[in-house]
Formats: sequence, C-alpha cells, structure tokens
Amino acid sequence: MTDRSSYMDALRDRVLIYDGAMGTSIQALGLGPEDFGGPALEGCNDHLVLSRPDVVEGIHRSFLDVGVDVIETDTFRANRLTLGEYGLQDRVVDLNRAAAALARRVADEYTTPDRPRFVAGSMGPSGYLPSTSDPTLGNTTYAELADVFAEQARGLIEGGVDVLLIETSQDMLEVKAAVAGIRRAFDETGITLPIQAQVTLDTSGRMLLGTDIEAAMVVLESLRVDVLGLNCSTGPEHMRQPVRWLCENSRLPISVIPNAGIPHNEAGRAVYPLTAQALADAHDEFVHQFGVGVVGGCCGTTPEHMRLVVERVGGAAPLHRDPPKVPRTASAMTAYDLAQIPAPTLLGERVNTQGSRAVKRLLLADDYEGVVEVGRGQVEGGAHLLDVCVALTERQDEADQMRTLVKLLAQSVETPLVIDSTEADVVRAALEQYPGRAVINSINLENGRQRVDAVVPLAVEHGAAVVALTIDEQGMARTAERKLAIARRIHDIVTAEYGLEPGDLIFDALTFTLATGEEEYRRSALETIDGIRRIKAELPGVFASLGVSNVSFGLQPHARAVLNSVFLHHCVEAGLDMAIVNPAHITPYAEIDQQQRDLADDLILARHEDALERFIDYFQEHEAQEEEAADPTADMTPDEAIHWKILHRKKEGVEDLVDRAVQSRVAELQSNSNSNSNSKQPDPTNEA
Ligand code: THG
Repeated sequence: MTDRSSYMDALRDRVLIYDGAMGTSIQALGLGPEDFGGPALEGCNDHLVLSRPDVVEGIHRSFLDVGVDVIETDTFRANRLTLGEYGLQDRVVDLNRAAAALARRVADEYTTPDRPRFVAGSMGPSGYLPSTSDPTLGNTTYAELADVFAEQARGLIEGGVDVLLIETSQDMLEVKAAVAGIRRAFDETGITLPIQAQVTLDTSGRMLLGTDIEAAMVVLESLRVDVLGLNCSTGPEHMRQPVRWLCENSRLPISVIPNAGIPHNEAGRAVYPLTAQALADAHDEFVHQFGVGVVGGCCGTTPEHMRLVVERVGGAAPLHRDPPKVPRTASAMTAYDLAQIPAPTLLGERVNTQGSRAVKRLLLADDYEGVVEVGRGQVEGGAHLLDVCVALTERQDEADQMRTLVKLLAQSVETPLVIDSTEADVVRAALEQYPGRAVINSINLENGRQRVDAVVPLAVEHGAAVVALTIDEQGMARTAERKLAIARRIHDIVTAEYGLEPGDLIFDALTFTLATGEEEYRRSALETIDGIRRIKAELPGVFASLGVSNVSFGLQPHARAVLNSVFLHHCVEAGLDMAIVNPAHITPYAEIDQQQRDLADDLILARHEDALERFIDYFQEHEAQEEEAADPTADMTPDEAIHWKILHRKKEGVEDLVDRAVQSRVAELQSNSNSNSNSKQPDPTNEA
C-alpha cells in the first residue's frame, strides 16, 4: 500500500511521469453499445469502470508496463452534471469510488519498495462556464459547483486516490469551486490529500475566457493548491512560453500534460500528429531546461509515447527553482503586483455609493452598465485596482447588487477588484462571483473579533488579500503607537490562527481631516505617517494602504488636491504601498510649487500653530488665479506639447496634438519632395 502523503514526497525526489490518454485509448478499441452498458450509455467512458472494468484495467496496465509513475482514474466526466447527460447523476459516488479502487489495485500491483506508483483522481470540467453571462453555460453558481465537485472528490478519496487532479480547466471560477468542493470532501472524509490543478490554454496562450497564465497562477497559488500546471489543448509546442514563465515565477511544482499535438480530422476521426519522439523531446526540454516536475500525456498519447518519455526523463531529479515570493492580485484576465513600482498602487475610489453621488444614482436605478463605465474611467485614469462599494441605506439588497456588479466588472475591466464592505454576506457574494484574486476591504476590531472571525475564513477559502483598519473596541486609533498595536493584534490573529501570510495583509492606518483645526487632531496626519512607518518596520511583509483624501475633508477642492498630494508624498516615503484615490484628481507632487509645499508641510507636520489658517488663506487668495492658470502647453509646438503631456500624465488633448504633429510631418515631407521635384519634370498627377 502506498502511503497517502507520499505523492508530494516523491515529487521532491524525482520527476513524476503520468500516463497517456484515457479517452482516445478507449476510442481506439472500437467498443460497442453493450460494452458501455447498453445503447443509452454508449460513449459514456466513465461508466466502463462498472460495465467493462477489464478494459479500463488494460489501459492502466498498458501505461504502467512502460514505466509511468502515476495513472489517472477514468473519471474525467464523472461529476453529477456531466453524468446527468446519461441519467447517471445519482451514481457519482459509486462510480468514482469504483474507478479509484480499480486504479488503486492495479497501481499497488506495480508498486515496489523504492518506487511507489500513484493514482490521480481525475476531475474534468462541469461543462458550465460560471463566470460568463451565457444564459445556458453561465447558468450555475459557485456554491452549486462546489457541491458537485465535493461529491465527486468524496468518491475518489474513498476509493483510495493519492492526489486530486482538477484538469482541463477553462474558467477560473469553476476551478475555485472545485478546490472548495475538494476541501469540503477532505473535511467530510477526514483524509487530506494534495491538490493538483491544471488549466488549458489555447494557441494564443490564454484560457477559453481570456485568462492569461499569470492570472491563472496567481489564483491557483492563492487557493493553496500543491501542484499547478497545464494540460490538453495544443500539444507541447505552444506550451513552451507559459511553461517557462510558470517555472520562473511559481514556487510550486509545475505539471505539463500535453496532447499529442493539435488534432486534425481524417475521415471523421481525430488524428493527433505528434510523434512519441517529439513528445519525449519536449518533456526533456521542460524537465531539464525549465524545471518542470510532473509530465505526462493527454489526448492522443499512447503507451509508445510514454515509453519514450520514461526513457528520456525517468528518474530525473527536479531542478532547483526558487522564484521570489511576489504578492499579486488577479482579474479574470491578468495579474498585477500588489505593490506597484513606483509606489503607490492606485485603488480607484469612485465605484462607491458612499463616495459618489453619480454611482449612488446609478445603483438606485439598477444601471450596472453605467457603474461599469465609471469603473472603466477609473482604469483609464490610471487605477491599478478598483474599490467597489454598493452599500445604500435606501435598499436592503447589497449582496445581490454586489453579485451582479462584480460579475459584470469581472468581464469588463482588466483591473482586479477590491470588495469594499464590512458585511460578511456581501463579501461572500462578491468572492463567489469573482474568477480572479480579489482584495477584501475591510476587517477591524471594532466589535472585538466578530468581523475578523466572520470575514477571514472567506479570505482563506477564496485566497483573497485583506485590508485591515486600525480600529478596535475603543474606536479609531489616533496615535502611531495605537495604530501599530491594533495592527499587530490583527496580524497575530490572522497569521497564527487562520494561516494567512503577512503578504496577504494590507493595513490601513486611517487618517483624520486636518480641516477642523481642533487641537486633538493637529498631529493626526503625523501620527498616520509615523504609524505607517512603524507598521511596515515591525510587521515585515505586510502592506500599507490609505484613503488619502480624508486628510483634507472639508477644504476647498483646489486646496484639497495640494494637501492630498503632499500628504501622499510623505506617506509613500514612510512606506505606503497603496492609496485609495480618484486617479483623475491626483496632482503630481512635482507640479506643486515650493510655497504651496511649504504651506502643506506646515499643516501636515504640525510645524506652526497657525498652519491651517495660513493654508486656507493662501488658497482663498489664489483661487481665481489657479482656475485661470494658463495652459502651459499653449505656446509649445505639438511635439513639445506631447512630450510635456506624457511627462505629466495628461491625456486631455493628446489625440489632437498627435494629429497636428502628424500633419506637420506630412507637410514637411511634401514640401521636401516638392523642392526635390522642382528640378525634375512636374509630376502629372499633381496637376489639378
Ligand atoms: N480606507 C479604506 N477604505 C475606504 C476608505 C478608507 N473606503 C471608502 C473611502 N475611505 C474611500 N473612498 C472614497 C470615495 C470617494 C471619496 C472619498 C473616498 C470622495 N467623494 C467625493 C467627496 O466626498 O467630495 C464625492 C464626489 C461625488 O459625489 O462625486 O471624495 O479610508 N480601507
């Protein structure tokens, strides 16, 4: 008997080789309806483990005979939804248990003391695409899919598999549900096994719904799978770049299980063009050049393919890989480093009913497309992440609105989402709809541990990062000392008790407005800056974020822009990684003149008793002038103006300027060619 924890141990020692194709091997046998258990079940490969177990056993043996380490159960489509196509939806546990037990028995027969053989419980897709809005394919939920995969996993675990294999995945939301289902099956059976998750990329290097390999990796790692990789689809040639990228960026073992090339149709049969030699060459490169740890064959691969693969990479020790750990978020399309360089990462604040009257009106009217437009505007303005808040005192359906909006945003914007709600059911609704890796905003200790205990399990299940506010039972922390103490308390609970990593945590040290002039708040911005510095120093690996505009609440808009910008500058110097802002409203620090910087510094750093008065006076006096300030590009040539606009990140009017620059180039060229042609014959086509 194989020790069930030994799959990961073996993987540390040597490259593991999976078997070849189950589906196309069955097809090649030309079975008839009676083999499948009658005409109604013809083509149901997964039912063969009951109707013709000898056939399935023969295929397992054909691969074990050529020396593979791992065989896959014949259960690729053995979930309730796909078995339902044959009326077998009530046989899920039976069938998976039988398939696993069969593979277990055969694998154990080949096991030797120094070389165990393993069984991978194959779990293919449900046939649905939960993150789409397709009326048929999108018509399921995360919760339903988690149930579906929990049931299948239970059968596989009870039958004795060594590893659960989620494969040929097309939709990251389905993968998330599969992992959640598998973990539930671990709880129910009391047996925890490794999880290996493999996505399928097309020739463009993206999954069916447009997800790139970076986003897939970020989501899979955040779900804490044990092995991640690629299978099926294109054959090894098109996998090279993504495989290399995974090996250079993921800290997990990487698996690659390609088809025998892209099939073509010959007389109604799919023919797989890749030779055994070519597959062995590819795996040789993947293992010895890139450091892939698990190889195998998908559709079209035969025992002969796997015999050559074993010959070439069998017994190889995995290359040592040690990519740096980089905390990232992901949308349904691509991934972003949580900490952008240069800092700060910009969290667009406008998709927020609490912070924008326009968004509030749109959501009261259920105009979700309108809200998506606001989000797009934030992204165009430079947001790296979108903060999303739909709370309305006028309505009771925050979770439903969040669910609808998140689904739409996930399909519409490339930027990952920050779910801004303190209600656990709203956070859950958002995460169950999101195919990427989100950030939860936020937890705190206002009511003791209540919110932490309600929300952090959701972060663990969904692999989300978490913003934590420095608020406890006594209220919002005002001093750096208290900000750090609360941050430390939250840090210790979520890392020690929930197993989050420091890099999953983003502390918001909060700041108060300086506009009241009250003595007790005079040093509050300084305390925030210092709080950020101390949190970053004392809790290594965590991030710091801040809703910057609070500092200027109540002041005039043009004065706010300056104060926000100077304050942001100090916070970033203290270690701030992220800022919740309206990206369109940030005044670049470089554009603020020295006098204004000094006035803002006096206020922020509490350097003068009358700093607030002087700050307000200055901006009252300079208001008119500011607003009439001449366009600095007015006297520039189009080329100079474009240069200035790029330098200052101003998009307004750039298209016009480019048109004018192009026109002047064309005019220049024409006048050159005219002057050249003057000495020659006149061009007849130029004669009007
Ligand atoms: N920390 C964390 N999360 C937060 C905050 C924070 N989420 C909410 C808020 N604070 C950040 N979001 C906003 C959104 C909008 C505005 C400020 C912060 C804003 N709104 C305009 C105003 O008030 O003048 C409204 C203009 C309009 O109606 O369009 O400035 O601190 N973790």
